[in-house]
Amino acid sequence: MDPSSLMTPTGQRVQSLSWPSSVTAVNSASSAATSSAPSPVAAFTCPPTRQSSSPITRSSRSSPRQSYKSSRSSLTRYSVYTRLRRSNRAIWRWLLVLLAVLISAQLYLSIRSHRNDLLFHLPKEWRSGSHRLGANKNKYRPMKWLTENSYPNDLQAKSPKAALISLVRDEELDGILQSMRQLEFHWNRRYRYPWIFFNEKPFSEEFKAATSNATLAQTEYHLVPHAHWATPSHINQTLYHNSLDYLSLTSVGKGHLLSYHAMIRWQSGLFYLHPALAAYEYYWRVEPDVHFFCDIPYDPFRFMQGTGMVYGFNMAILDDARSFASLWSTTRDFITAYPDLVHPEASLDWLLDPQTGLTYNNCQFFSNFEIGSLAFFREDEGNRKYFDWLEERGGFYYSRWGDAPVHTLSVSMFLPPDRVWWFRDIGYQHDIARHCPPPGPSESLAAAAAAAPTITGHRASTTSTGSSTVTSTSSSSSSEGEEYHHDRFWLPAAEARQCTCEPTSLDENFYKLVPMESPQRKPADTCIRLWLGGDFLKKKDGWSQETERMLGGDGYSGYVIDGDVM
Ligand SMILES: Nc1nc2c(ncn2[C@@H]2O[C@H](COP(=O)(O)OP(=O)(O)O)[C@@H](O)[C@H]2O)c(=O)[nH]1
Ligand SMILES: [Mg+2]
Repeated sequence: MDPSSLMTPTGQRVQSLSWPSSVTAVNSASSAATSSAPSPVAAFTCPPTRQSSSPITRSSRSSPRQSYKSSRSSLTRYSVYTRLRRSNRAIWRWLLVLLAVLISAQLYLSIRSHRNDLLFHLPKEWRSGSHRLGANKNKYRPMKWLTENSYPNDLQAKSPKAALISLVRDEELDGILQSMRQLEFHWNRRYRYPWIFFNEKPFSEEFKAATSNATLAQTEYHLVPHAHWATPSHINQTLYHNSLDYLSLTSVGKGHLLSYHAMIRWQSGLFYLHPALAAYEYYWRVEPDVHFFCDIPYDPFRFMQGTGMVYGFNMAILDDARSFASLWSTTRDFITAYPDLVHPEASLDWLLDPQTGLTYNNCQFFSNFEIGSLAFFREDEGNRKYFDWLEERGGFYYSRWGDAPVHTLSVSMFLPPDRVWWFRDIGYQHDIARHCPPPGPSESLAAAAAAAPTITGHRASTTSTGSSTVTSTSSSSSSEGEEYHHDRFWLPAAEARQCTCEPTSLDENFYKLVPMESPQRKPADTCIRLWLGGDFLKKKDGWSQETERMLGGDGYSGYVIDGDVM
């Protein structure tokens, strides 16, 4: 597939990035200097002067000079005039030298500042769609894994050390019981992964009794260490309280709550350091009052391990930029300071908006649902240093840097995209954001899949089955290194996956948190499409965002795959 068709023209980005205005200014200044230089130079080395050095001219000039000797006044006039001309020449010469020095200095400085530019450090691939496509080759072949390890083959292998984890308050007991009941019913009653609860205050006996009764698995209750919850000493309390006032005035969600700031900091960079998780490899974050709608006929922890996945999400949404002001500029500074920590195959494409000179487009993985590798968060040097960098700058307090944008940026900087998985098949709801998977494959497709031992999702050249696109392949075509894309998968054992929700569209949750009417600039495509890339961004012939908006639409229809017809 031609990658250039998948993204905003690469040239534009590279052009705007490779040659910042300062450099262009220097170039034009330098070319202007060269083109305009001839005039002073010409004046300086004008023919009469040059001629004076030629022997013929010298001899021809000697006689008038001698004749002038007789006239003292004219000699004086002549020498003053000559001196003036000579000193003029010297001034011009010096001016030229000065100009050259200035241009060189400016060029040098601009190259230096250009070197500090974020994208100067990033591999070229970061600036084009080709990388995302190329990188989507997962040698573990997740589709094959799912086919072979879903119900009834889902319990065959040894489970990894993994846990369901929840930071929760005592008073949120009803909410966490609701989340537990649904996840237990649809999945964990068969797998029995432990539940580990965290709180900054001791849990009540009632909380412990009720939650341990809600599962057949083990439950654990832990205190968050004081140092991980208390406001760090380097935080300026006056600035912090001013920020709380500001966030309260602007009604940025829960930003005025002191506890919220402690919570986002812990969820961003401290939860994985809790000693209770030291022996665990994977976690699944669960919040109170969330909903799980579908049976999950396989073990997502084993899936993560078996396919080399490091981070799994369920929704990619746009969030209120006021809640994480300056997070992007701080992140940019981090990349500039530690370019080598960024994964060579990382892809920030989906988060950087070409319309705004590649600044953060405010898309993020909705982190109240997360299935992740603890080893990555604990041990990846980039992730650890990134959190320390953010912590030092105090934005968890002076702003409201949430764990969602922080994890999103971290995962996108320090992992290749094929280590991140969209759990599209898990029906889930958090507050007003709901994701419900579309129906499974048609019967014929399921039969084809049953006949062939592998079933693979491709972005291109696929069999389209209404709202889902699946290609069934013979086992021989599923060779090692076969191209795989995250886009979608429907399990052969679709009948094992029952959902108690109405399917939602691909773009359903894009602006649930940032209404279309808000003045915040919106990305060109919805967050999940930007993450998916490829054919998911293609528009129907003749479609245009302006026309759609003129007709009363939101400007996010008209997609070739899974998009509403305008
Ligand atoms: N123990 C404890 N948990 C909290 C506190 N604040 C938030 N949480 C938990 O942190 C998670 C996220 O908080 P929530 O209020 O849902 O934030 P939102 O999802 O951004 O609206 C939930 O699991 C909450 O139960 C707190 O002060 N103490
Ligand atoms: Mg929540």
